[in-house]
Amino acid sequence: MMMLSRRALLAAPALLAIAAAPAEGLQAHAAAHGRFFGSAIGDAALNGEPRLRQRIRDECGIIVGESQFKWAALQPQPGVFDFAGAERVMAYAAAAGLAVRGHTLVWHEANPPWLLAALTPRSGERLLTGYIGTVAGHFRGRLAHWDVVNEPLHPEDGPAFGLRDTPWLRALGPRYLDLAFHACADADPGALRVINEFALDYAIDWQARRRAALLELLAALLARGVPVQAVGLQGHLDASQRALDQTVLSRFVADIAGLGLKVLVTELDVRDDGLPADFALRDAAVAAHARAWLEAVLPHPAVLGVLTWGLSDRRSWLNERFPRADGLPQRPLPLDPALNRTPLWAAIAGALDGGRGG
Ligand code: 9MR
Repeated sequence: MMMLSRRALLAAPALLAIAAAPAEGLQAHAAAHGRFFGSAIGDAALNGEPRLRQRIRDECGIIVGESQFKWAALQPQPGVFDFAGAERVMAYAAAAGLAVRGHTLVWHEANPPWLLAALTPRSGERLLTGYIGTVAGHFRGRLAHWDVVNEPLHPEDGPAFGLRDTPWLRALGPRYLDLAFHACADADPGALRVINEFALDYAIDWQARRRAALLELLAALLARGVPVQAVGLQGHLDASQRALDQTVLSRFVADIAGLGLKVLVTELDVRDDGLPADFALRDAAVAAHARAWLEAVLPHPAVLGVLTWGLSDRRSWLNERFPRADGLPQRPLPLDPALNRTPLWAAIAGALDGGRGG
């Protein structure tokens, strides 16, 4: 490659224009360490908001549909599959050169009412494996990952391994996880098979129980040959939470990696509903919190990449689920509502720069 001196660069207007192009996106920061960065894309961004779609291209290497790949979207009626919404995600990704994650095959939410009515111990296996065969088969070879099972834990419910008391557990027992992972491996062997979970982040008792339950569940699944390959740490953080213990978090990621599994950060965002209104103060606290969390997680070579749950503060599920008392929108994501980079963007870029990809 021809090298240009600084003087030659300054003398060359065309090259100067290239040098003045906007700083590289988060995907470039991640890719420098063999990792990916991405975000969830909702229907509003897909069907309108061309500027946001452009910013997603600028920042991301991978996207995930916020709702378009859930059971309620894909099989609204028995025997009726509707891939239109998911295929819009695929078409946008193909045009933008982005990879896609599938989210999610088995969950206790976003299910069509007919499914819950039809699900019994007799019908369960056929419904589950039939659905996964059709859906994972439809996208075979086109998705980087599948969140095969989403949010299976809730130790407070009591059963073995801290499993959540869901319609799937009631119908099939813990083997619903086995069936789901095997069906996905059969239908789309190339997609990384992920178990995706939340509330694993802080040094507080109920989250410590969830971390222990997940490790116990993973060990049991692997011992009986279930083809799980990775853990998705959702990373829904709370800037007001004081109990962020980097040692605890780092050991947890090391324990997952020690089982031979990969780790992904799948849904990073930071609640600020416990903070005062002031934008600068909130942005600084959100950024510092995420940076501390990422700096505990990212040094592990098992970590493949990071996705945020949305890219811009224009829309976040947090405003519906945890509205601020003052009515102001939250600022949980790397771009503000005007699509400018926030301090959280810089925190993610900085943490990715320090990372060591596997
Ligand atoms: O952000 C998503 C929201 O728009 C949907 O209404 C909801 C139900 O489908 O799911 C939200 O996304 C969730 C994700 O699928 C799993 N982890 C928690 C996310 C926030 O609730």
